Amino acid sequence: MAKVEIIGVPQSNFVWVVRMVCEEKGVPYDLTPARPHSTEADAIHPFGKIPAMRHGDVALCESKAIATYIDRSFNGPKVIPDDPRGAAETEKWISLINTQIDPIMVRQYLLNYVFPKTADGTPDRKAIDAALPAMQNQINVLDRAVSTSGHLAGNGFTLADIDLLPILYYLQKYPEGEAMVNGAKNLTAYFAKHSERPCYKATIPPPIPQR
Ligand SMILES: N[C@@H](CCC(=O)N[C@@H](CS)C(=O)NCC(=O)O)C(=O)O
Repeated sequence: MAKVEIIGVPQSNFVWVVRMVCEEKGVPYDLTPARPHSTEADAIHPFGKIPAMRHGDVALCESKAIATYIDRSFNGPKVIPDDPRGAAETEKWISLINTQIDPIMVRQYLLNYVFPKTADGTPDRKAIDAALPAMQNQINVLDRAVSTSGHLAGNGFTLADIDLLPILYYLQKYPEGEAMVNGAKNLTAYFAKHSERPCYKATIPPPIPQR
């Protein structure tokens, strides 16, 4: 069987997600470190985003689609449960992370530290500060969500948890994010536990190169 190729720089939270899925399931893969809007990304993603994936004659983009394909194509623990309720709970959190949490925590908060659009290249305080109330609200929501089972969906480790871990990792690199995670005791315990998982440890990305 052809080997999976994951296309995208390892620092991207969404590239990290699909790599964790491969590791969790024991699927061998090659990483082609391509940036957004590179030839490799543009060839597969209609808007040039990463990750993309090739496997034999299958070319895919979007982390949820790639993760689903890998989950269904290979043996190993299911990251999207088979039962309808478990699958729907997982889907719910993936959707919440991708449509609500990533836009605030990654695009608005983190990226204004990492790749600020300010004239002097310093972090964009206005944009960062504007993200904080929504971010605190989302941290509170997540803290409550993991308080019962220590997972986002049901009682097991799923793609929903895989989606969240890279975001929690990066949040703790910056002062407000670190304070918010530290102030959420269930989320802190959740991160401490799941960041010990081999699939997470094997995929921690190198530092983000400056543009
Ligand atoms: N919905 C996509 C989002 C992918 C995404 O936003 N990737 C970022 C890197 S983390 C990217 O390529 N950004 C470039 C851009 O938005 O133009 C997925 O789940 O894969």
